Amino acid sequence: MEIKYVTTTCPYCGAGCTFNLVVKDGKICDVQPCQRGPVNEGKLCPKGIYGWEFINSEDRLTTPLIKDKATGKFKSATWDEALAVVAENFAKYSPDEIAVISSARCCNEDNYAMQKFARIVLKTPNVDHCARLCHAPTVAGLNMVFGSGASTNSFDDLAITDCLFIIGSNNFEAHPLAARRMMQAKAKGAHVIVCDPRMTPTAKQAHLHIQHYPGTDIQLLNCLMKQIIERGWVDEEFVKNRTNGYDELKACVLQDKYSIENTSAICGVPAEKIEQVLTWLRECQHKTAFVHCLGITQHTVGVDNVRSIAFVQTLLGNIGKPGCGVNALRGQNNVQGSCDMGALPNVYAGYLKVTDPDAAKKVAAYWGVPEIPNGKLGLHIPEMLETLEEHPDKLKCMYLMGENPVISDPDSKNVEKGMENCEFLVVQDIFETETTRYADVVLPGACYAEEDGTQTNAERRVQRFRKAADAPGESKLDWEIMKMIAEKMGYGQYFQWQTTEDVFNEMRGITPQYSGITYAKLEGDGIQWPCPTEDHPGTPILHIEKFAGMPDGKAKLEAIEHRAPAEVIDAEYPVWLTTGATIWHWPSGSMTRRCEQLDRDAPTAWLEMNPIDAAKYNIKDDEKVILYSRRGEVAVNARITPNIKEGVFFMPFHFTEARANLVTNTAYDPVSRTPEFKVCAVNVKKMEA
Ligand SMILES: Nc1nc2c(c(=O)[nH]1)N[C@H]1C(S)=C(S)[C@@H](COP(=O)(O)OP(=O)(O)OC[C@H]3O[C@@H](n4cnc5c(=O)[nH]c(N)nc54)[C@H](O)[C@@H]3O)O[C@H]1N2
Ligand SMILES: Nc1nc2c(c(=O)[nH]1)N[C@H]1C(S)=C(S)[C@@H](COP(=O)(O)OP(=O)(O)OC[C@H]3O[C@@H](n4cnc5c(=O)[nH]c(N)nc54)[C@H](O)[C@@H]3O)O[C@H]1N2
Ligand code: SF4
Ligand SMILES: [Mo]
Repeated sequence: MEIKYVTTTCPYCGAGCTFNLVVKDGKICDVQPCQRGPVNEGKLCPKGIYGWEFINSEDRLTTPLIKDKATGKFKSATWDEALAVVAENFAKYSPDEIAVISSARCCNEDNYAMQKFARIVLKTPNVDHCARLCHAPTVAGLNMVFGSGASTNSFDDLAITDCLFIIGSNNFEAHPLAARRMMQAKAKGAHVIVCDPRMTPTAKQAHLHIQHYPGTDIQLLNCLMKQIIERGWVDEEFVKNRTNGYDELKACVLQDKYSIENTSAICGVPAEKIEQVLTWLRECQHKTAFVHCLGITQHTVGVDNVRSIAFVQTLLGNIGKPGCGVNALRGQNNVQGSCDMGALPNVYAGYLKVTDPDAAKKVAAYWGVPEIPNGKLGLHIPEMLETLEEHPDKLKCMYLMGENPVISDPDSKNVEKGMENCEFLVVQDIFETETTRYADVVLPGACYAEEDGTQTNAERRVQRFRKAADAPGESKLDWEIMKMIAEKMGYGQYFQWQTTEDVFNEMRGITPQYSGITYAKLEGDGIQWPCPTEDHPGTPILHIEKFAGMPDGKAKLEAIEHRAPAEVIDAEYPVWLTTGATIWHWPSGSMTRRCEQLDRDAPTAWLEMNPIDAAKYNIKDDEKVILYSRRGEVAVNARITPNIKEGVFFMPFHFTEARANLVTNTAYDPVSRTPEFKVCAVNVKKMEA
């Protein structure tokens, strides 16, 4: 019996923990801590400890599957057969009729390969991934203000700060090992503020919980800025030397409507609590870190929410300094990397803009092709789904890698209609999912434990995946599959990689942030980008001297007004619904629900409601109820808890048998096009006996 320990990084959240996979006779059988992990220092959360169990699941895809048109059933196929069907069909569609979704579950190399495949082989600008559903407002918002869409600081800064302002982030469940770093600051005396409509496990750790209504963050942040200005706390020198637009911002936030009294009424928060926040922001000026996540981004005002956070930190001069910054906890393991790789409809790798003709020429020349799609933005995920639903004559073919939209996109009934409408659908996954049901061809990918590669965590740290076991059956590395399709379609010369490292080396040649990173250099604690040259140590804190990504090196302040969500409560739908994650499961549940230990702790969905609301509807704890909205309804067990604000319900979205997304709203932010998962109007009724 041979036992091996293979050091790799976690495939779940953007914290990016390191651990050892224990391999016995070629099979993964456990996870053991790795003490030198720079983020987690040997500790792990339940997903890190138990989340490997899916790897050995009997349900893993082991061969390609082709749908038999006559019976509608899948049949196992050889790679030759599957590639022939895929290549023949892909070749039928014009670039506008085809779209791809890449995957934040997959390594940088797979994402680089996917956007290259889309742009060279399919010649389509329509490439996107799940950042759209998640932190696209962070990328767009921080890019507008600071000229870079990434988190400004590092987890190390969260451990040394004097004040943590956590807003719309339930990191005790969603990023537990980043939460641990924040608790190191708390232990040293830092103040902890949590702004969340729910009393989450994270809020329970706070010294101050601001329990505002969903969708009222700009009101709150503008109110803080009004007070910071009126009380003379603005870092005048920072604002004068390093920003534009201060007067415009000032005129906006000084309006009476952003007074503490009015904000207290709109947000549903006592004025004393707002005063307490202000006291701490002043006391800890130049040593306050803001941390945000989806409670901020998944709104029709998501981009403006993010910009407002950036503005508060800018006025206070809390940018470019240790223990400060705007810290976005990126969700999926590699969502930062998927963005960096250009798996987006508006940028190529390294954030070169598709609307910049010079950028398009540079990338085309690097790839050795005459031209790549440029000038116009590709379709974003919500537009892809809308087009499939409403104009199936315009979008006819999709290639999805590691994405399960039937569970994870809003208004799932319509998503299913869109998938049904799609003339030719290829899904590349590690399991059959709710989405593969609609596929014409399913391609079996390898999972993180079966591949070498790199991924990039929420603090821009590029780290390694290391292969620990062989992929099951005939399944292959995701980039290898794209290479095979490209070869079959006559584009093999552009995909001549032999190893994952070859893909990485090609990528870094066109991605300035990664140019100095090599696999050899990643052998230590990973490297935080930007890393421009091979002797550069990486960059833990951005914007120290200037905002290098802005045309004049200065941050851009603007006027932003508070606006209500797209759908507001009324007599028919009188309750706000907010949705999100639970510690035990991963978004669409395909992996964690196949881990016995995790599934045991959270076997199905629930609907959180306040005891006062429960009494109003005469609902008992654990009773099955019908939650409904203008989109649809879902049967779910009630969980009565004082942890949620009166008039607000919460439901996790991971569960296929009780899908929160049957009721959520498709309205999206006009800039980032991120759906408003965090607010919609609902009602509830008892189940008919
Ligand atoms: N265990 C586990 N971990 C995960 C995930 C998972 O599915 N399971 N998913 C990963 C992914 S992809 C992501 S993107 C992240 C998500 O990580 P988080 O964003 O931390 O998790 P969520 O539960 O989506 O939402 C965070 C909080 O926002 C609050 N909220 C709702 N509306 C508002 C609002 O209007 N304003 C404010 N300020 N707060 C509001 C919710 O009550 C919730 O507690 O987690 C990652 N980590
Ligand atoms: N109501 C509501 N809905 C939400 C959210 C919310 O807060 N509320 N959050 C949203 C957020 S933040 C996100 S990020 C999305 C996530 O939505 P998705 O990305 O759709 O969800 P996942 O379950 O993470 O994974 C997608 C698929 O990747 C597959 N996969 C895993 N590893 C690999 C691999 O190595 N190769 C391949 N080819 N496939 C692989 C999995 O089996 C799974 O089917 O959901 C969003 N949906
Ligand atoms: S905190 Fe995130 S990266 Fe760390 S073990 Fe848990 S899921 Fe994995
Ligand atoms: Mo996410």
